[in-house]
Amino acid sequence: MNLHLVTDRSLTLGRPLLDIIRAAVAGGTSLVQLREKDCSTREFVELGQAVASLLQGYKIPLIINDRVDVALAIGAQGVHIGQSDMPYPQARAILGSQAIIGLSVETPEQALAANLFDVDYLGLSPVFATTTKMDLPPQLGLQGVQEIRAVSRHQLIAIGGINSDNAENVITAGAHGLAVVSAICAASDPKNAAMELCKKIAVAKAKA
Ligand code: TZP
Ligand code: MG
Repeated sequence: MNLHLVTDRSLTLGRPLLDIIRAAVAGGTSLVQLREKDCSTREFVELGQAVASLLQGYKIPLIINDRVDVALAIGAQGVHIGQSDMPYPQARAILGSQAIIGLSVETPEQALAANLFDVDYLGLSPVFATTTKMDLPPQLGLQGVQEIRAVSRHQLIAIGGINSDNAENVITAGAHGLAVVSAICAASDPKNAAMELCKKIAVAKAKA
């Protein structure tokens, strides 16, 4: 199932991040992106090491938001980069052909430009309104997802305001998978939340 958990320790309601990740994986999460903005490089590396050793046991890939150096330092499987992070060609050159590299796109034009790159997936950002990330560009909406699907050759992972109520519509609009922060991190039952999202993805794909 194509469900990414993007982490945010500030949203876990005081619960340890490793517990949330364990529950999310038990619920069907297929990839974890470590995205922690409020920590020092040392803290990020130490947290990354702990998450990496947890996920190794489950054979679930770990990718690191923004930081190619941190990904290398902890032996993560890859990175997720945005439009103002390290450019894709340099990230690929540093990490190698086996690494997972995801790239955020915010418009159909950016998605078209990304056809030149062998990224592993595009993050479509943001699909809906969210309070998890500040200073976001305008929402793509379902129409934006459709427009990007029409021009992109890549796997498309939708992010921003996604929950079990709108998940099916996002897949039906053309996303191959979903990435969520609060729908799992802040859920009262993160395992169940991941299971519900996986179910919705499966139902939408079965109808396609
Ligand atoms: N990138 C685009 S929107 C977003 C990120 C990291 C936050 C998504 O958070 P949520 O809680 O799933 O809406
Ligand atoms: Mg970034």
